[in-house]
Amino acid sequence: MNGLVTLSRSTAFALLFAVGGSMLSAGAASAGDLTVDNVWARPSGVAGGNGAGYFTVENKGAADTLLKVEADVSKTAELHSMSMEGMVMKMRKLDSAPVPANGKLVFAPGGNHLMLIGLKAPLKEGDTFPVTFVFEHAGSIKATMKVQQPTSMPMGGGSMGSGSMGSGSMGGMQ
Ligand SMILES: [Cu+2]
Repeated sequence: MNGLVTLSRSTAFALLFAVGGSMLSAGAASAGDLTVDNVWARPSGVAGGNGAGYFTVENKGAADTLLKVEADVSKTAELHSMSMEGMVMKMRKLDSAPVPANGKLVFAPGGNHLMLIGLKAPLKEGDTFPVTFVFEHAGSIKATMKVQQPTSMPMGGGSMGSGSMGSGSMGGMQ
């Protein structure tokens, strides 16, 4: 008897999951061999301040280059890299970002990000706004950036080194 109940519950869960999954992927946008997905920004409380956006570009074809991402929510938007030099976090403007052939370009917390400079209004959780990705070969892809909290764990992070692992406690003096 218990077995039956469990079975029907897990079926219901599977259905919910399927629906949720298809809603998530509705945010994806593509052109040619490129698909832009997982497009989101951190909430940011202050107009005039800066925000950070993230995304994944999946490529099923030849190599391309991301030239820029346009967003109206801020005065300008720049592609930035981030790295730790000792205890200091350094950001650098990137003129472009390569999209490898049959590979992925990942902008994620702790690494590359889209810097939204001079926000016209605060970015509130749940808000969405349009962004345009401009690629050297594929041209422009319009997508929707969603403001949300970062997921707590960098699950299954693809190719991004392991910046956030094992650096939890910064308290230890040396
Ligand atoms: Cu930055």
